[in-house]
Amino acid sequence: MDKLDPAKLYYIDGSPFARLCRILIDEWQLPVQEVEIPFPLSDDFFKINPMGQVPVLETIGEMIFPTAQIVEQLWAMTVEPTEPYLDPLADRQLLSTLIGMGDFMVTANQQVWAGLEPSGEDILGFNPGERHQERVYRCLDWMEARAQHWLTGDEPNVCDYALACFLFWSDSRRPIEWRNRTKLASIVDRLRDRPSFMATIPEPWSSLSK
Ligand SMILES: N[C@@H](CCC(=O)N[C@@H](CS)C(=O)NCC(=O)O)C(=O)O
Repeated sequence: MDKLDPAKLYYIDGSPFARLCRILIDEWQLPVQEVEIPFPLSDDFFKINPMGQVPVLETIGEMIFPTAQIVEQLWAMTVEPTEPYLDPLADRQLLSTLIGMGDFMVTANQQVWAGLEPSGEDILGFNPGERHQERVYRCLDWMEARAQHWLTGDEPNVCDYALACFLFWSDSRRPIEWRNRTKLASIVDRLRDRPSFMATIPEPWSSLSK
């Protein structure tokens, strides 16, 4: 990458993790070029990210992933990154939990889309897909119970955006029941019409746009 090249964010259209990064780029007005790549990712992508996943942020001499690390880097690229963008304890735990919840959501859906069924004796004691789904609901309950402490600033923060990205992704792929968590629902509804969200609505679901 040439020194004058802008940073690049590699993404796939449907990814809620990448959408979070794209929303931050828009909200924070960052000079980052967004590069859409096709799904499924080619095997060559493992040379860029050994986890074979997007998003990846390319900056001078660095390939940055996963999402939490990209969020840190994007914040460092803002004009005045003086204030911590997240409370060091509560918000970071929340962001980690949100990203973990997103991983469980995606993995549970992929298990269904791949048509996986048990193929032998259960020596684990639970169905991983069902357990992932349970984790998602438990994470939502846990967040709803703390929503009066978190996710409530005048201006949205990274955790608000992340919550909305994952729940909108669920709605557009394999909807789950989340609207009954009313505090979370009010946060998500507040964000729906923001230009950064309107500009990053994924294409309708198809088997090639997970
Ligand atoms: N924990 C990862 C999750 C990223 C992720 O799951 N990316 C998905 C898209 S939503 C992906 O690249 N999937 C491509 C594949 O699995 O081949 C992060 O925080 O970046």
